[in-house]
Amino acid sequence: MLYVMARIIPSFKLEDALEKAYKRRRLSREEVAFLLGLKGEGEVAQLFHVARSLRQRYFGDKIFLYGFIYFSTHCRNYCTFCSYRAPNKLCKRYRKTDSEVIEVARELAESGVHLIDLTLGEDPFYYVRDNGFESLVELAGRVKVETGLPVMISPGVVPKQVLSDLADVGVDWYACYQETHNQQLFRRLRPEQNYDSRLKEKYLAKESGLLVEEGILAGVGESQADIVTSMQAMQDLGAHQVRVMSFIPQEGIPMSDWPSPPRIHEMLIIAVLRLLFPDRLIPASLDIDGVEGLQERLKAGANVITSLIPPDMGLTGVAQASLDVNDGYRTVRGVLPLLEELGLSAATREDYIGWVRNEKDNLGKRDICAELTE
Ligand code: SAM
Ligand code: MD0
Ligand code: SF4
Repeated sequence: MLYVMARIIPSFKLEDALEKAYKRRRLSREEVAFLLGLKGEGEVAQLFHVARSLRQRYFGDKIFLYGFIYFSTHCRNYCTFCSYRAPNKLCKRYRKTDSEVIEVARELAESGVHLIDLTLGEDPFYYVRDNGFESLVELAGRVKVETGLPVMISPGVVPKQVLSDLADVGVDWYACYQETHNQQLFRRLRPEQNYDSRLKEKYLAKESGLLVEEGILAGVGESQADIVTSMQAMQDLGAHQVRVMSFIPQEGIPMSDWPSPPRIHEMLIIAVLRLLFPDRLIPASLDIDGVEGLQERLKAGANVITSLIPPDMGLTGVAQASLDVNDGYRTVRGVLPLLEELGLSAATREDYIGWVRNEKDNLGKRDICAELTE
């Protein structure tokens, strides 16, 4: 395949970078930036092709499916890009009860998802009382027992002890996105939050025995060099799942007039992430363009469908609160035909549980091979 590629790709640089990635050799910062800047249709297609070949090598045609429960949309923070920032009166605020969360988690598990992602704002409910996080830890543990599935938690920055308590009750994953690793831009996106604490939290989560997900927010004023720096930071962290989301403007926020970026940027980032993290998990989130945007993300090399939300339960997404939710498209049944059309299929529960178990066994031991150079 590479011989054929060498003959049809005009640019020596592209051929060289793709071949290096395919052989899991290091790409330089310059090469990564070059790939992120590809514009020609043919060149982009070649990049996506190699990204898919790498996904095939490590995951075959199997795609993982994540159920999403955004169970409290209350938040103490002021993120300028997020609908759920504390002062916004135009978003849907709710806090689901434990029994509602368990009911939704069971329903998601029955529908065939491989993981339950419990997500919330930095809800003052947990921060203002002593031992406030006890009930959160207990709920996460119950979701694990009731569903028998791996559990991810996305609570924002929580005390260190809470991370190890979550690991103790069987939570598998901690997700927390830095959005950018440019500290100046971080301060604009997450005012009054501490860059170092948010980053350190992910290292602490790993030390506590949790797998971690790191993420980039695209189209918020970052440069291409910032994206490369984020990829480097993801490698330094040894993230198990790496994501990018395109910014979606929201009503009532400081960035409400900021445009959503052209999707090609997100697709290029997904593909380059696959080159740099060939055996890691990379989401195709339904929370950006709904089911309509699923196939292009899978074609760029993603291998997890995230933000599957059961209809008619009063639950929302984050970037797209309601898109495709109540008409039932953001469900396992809704996405399976789209997978099939691409020659892909849903992994089994055992496949996913095996992957998670193996990574947890390897926590702390793992070497990332295809690192960027300085
Ligand atoms: N409150 C927790 C936190 O901030 O870590 C958990 C919520 S987290 C899953 C919300 C993530 O969704 C953000 O980190 C950001 O990457 C993404 N997001 C939020 N608002 C968005 C928007 N308007 N457009 C695109 N992505 C957005
Ligand atoms: C998603 N709406 O996967 C979810 C969310 C939180 N861990 C994930 C951003 O798109
Ligand atoms: Fe709160 Fe998270 Fe939204 Fe920031 S991104 S306002 S922390 S819910």
